[in-house]
Amino acid sequence: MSDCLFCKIINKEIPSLVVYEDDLCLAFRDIAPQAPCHILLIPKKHIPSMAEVCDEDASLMAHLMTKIPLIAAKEALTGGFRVVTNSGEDGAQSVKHLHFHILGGKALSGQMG
Ligand code: DGP
Repeated sequence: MSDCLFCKIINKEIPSLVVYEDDLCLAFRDIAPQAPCHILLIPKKHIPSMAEVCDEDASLMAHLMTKIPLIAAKEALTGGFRVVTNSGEDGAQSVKHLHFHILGGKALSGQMG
């Protein structure tokens, strides 16, 4: 999608600090980190949010999930980490391209909402 911020990051039209990349996904550092380690993992396919994920995305979603432990290990998040995806207005999603926040590097609060 030409007007999508994260598609522009995928296409390298906007720079980012890439942590992991393959044919299907990209992981890069969040511009406004909420924890010492704050990475965004996104599919290269433009999917607006978790609400639009469908059956044909099943293997892509599995691919993304299996990259999370790999990224966590690379970032030495040995004490644990949190994975969050915000979806839609009530979910406080600001960028309309599916993304998973990977947060760690400190003991996070138990607050979830
Ligand atoms: P959300 O609120 O769940 O839609 O999260 C969007 C995240 O994207 C937010 O934590 C900040 C991050 N972000 C927004 N613009 C940029 C950018 O241009 N570069 C990077 N690296 N992160 C961005």
